Amino acid sequence: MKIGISCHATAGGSGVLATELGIALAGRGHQVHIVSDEMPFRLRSFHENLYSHSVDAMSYPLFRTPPYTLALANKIAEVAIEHDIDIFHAHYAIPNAVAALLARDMMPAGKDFALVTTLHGTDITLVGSDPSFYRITKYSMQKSCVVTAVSQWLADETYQEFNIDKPIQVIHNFIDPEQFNGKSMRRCQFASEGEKIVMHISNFRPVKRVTDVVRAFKKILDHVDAKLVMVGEGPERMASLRTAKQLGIDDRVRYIGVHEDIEAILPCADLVFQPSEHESFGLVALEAMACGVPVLATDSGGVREVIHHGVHGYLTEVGDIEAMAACAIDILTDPAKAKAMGAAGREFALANFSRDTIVSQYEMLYDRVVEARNALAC
Ligand code: GMT
Repeated sequence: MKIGISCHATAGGSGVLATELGIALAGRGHQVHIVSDEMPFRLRSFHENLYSHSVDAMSYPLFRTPPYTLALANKIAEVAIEHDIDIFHAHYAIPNAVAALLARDMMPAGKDFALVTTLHGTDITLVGSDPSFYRITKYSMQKSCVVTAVSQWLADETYQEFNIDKPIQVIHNFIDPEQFNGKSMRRCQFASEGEKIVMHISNFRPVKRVTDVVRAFKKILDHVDAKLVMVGEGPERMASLRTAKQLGIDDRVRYIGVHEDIEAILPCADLVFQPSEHESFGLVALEAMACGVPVLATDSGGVREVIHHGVHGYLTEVGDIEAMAACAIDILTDPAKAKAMGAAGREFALANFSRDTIVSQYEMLYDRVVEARNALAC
């Protein structure tokens, strides 16, 4: 099959998932074309059957900002015509699904493609539900052949918020068990002998609540000799740094920036700590589990479909710093429990969210869409 994929190239779960899906589909013999603003994060090397197309939006003094969505639609149409795309898979409704719809309308007769849209989370919960994007987000879902969501929670939120009658198929995030195998190639230089490592990985946006990480870590330090390793970059980085300085623990916190080879860094952690306001799925938590690392996260959103409280780690209320610190201390001071939780997490991740299982679900969906195109009226 010839499959187009559009996604956000910046470090973030939707772009990672879309890129890994593209790589996996190409590995199965499909011809895959990724269209994005630049080469996506995690598309690190050459892959047979996989092509990357970047969108250039011309700037012109009349525009306050170059109209990226139009340039994206133009590029999708260009790629679809040139390569005879059967299925176009838009990851994140805004602007990817909208641009793909526009491109589909531009296709010459007999050349148009079927559009699959995957909702990842904030495209519904924050961006799509904002009045400035509400109607166009709803329109993009209604006009797609099929809509998928990365958790049942996100599908339910979407039904509730947008009142759409289209069925939303749940297809969870996935990991490659070979890649996330818990074996670090890199020496874990983040802490001295005897110190525990607490790790947070995100794009440091407000929804990730990175200052909660630092505030809880301060309490953890009262009981455990540890270092906090912050992986990623984003708007809240300075706020978390300021909090660490104010609490007098900045010498215990290391910011190591954005890294593509997260599978080599994760196994260094004794605990991965993700106290988000909500996560529609929590790809980082899944990656940590696959590496055998216990996870501390918040009891909100689709994370409940990934982490079982007390089994693979702990889930606490959003913002409950005391509870977070207590759970972290419980894991960090009980190596046998930490080991058991890590092992249970890897087993659960492999049994439910392995690449081969989930990619097959997408493949079956594409087959169904291509076959039932007329019935789906899309
Ligand atoms: O984090 C976001 O705001 C958007 C998105 C992204 O591009 O990083 O992340 C979402 O998609 C991931 C992949 O499906 C999910 O694992 C994340 O839980 C989800 N983030 C949120 O819901 C906050």
